Amino acid sequence: MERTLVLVKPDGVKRGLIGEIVSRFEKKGFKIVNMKMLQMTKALAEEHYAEHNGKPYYDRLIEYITSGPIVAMILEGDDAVNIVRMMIGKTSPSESLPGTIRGDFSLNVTVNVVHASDSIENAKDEMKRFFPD
Ligand code: 3AN
Repeated sequence: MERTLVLVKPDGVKRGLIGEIVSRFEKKGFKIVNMKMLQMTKALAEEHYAEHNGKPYYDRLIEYITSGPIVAMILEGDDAVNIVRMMIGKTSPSESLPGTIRGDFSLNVTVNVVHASDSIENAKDEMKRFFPD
């Protein structure tokens, strides 16, 4: 069994997509082992997106992710990191296929509904970041 972190980003929450997104993961067979709504502080956002610091889109990314409440959840299941990444779709709107969450619900590379950990190592760090207990 493997665990990974998913965030429903501010646009996903504002558009009323929490249920839709949770439902897709539940139907796939993942167990939701923890979930909460929170507002990301600037400090938490800068930690989460540290590797993007200096990129031309960085300021926009921090402003966006702190613009409203998000929902963080830990999903558990076989090969969770890879399968959840497949289900959310690619970062680029022109590559996120229909049937994926981003492919079905987003046209924008920054405002893109969801985040999911992209490796087992990052999943461990991100789960600690959002669920320190
Ligand atoms: P993913 O969210 O698919 O793991 P990352 O980790 O490369 O993608 O990027 C994190 C976030 O940074 C993306 N979700 C997106 O909001 C933003 N981002 C990444 N690349 C770009 C880009 N070229 N232009 C604008 N925003 C970007």
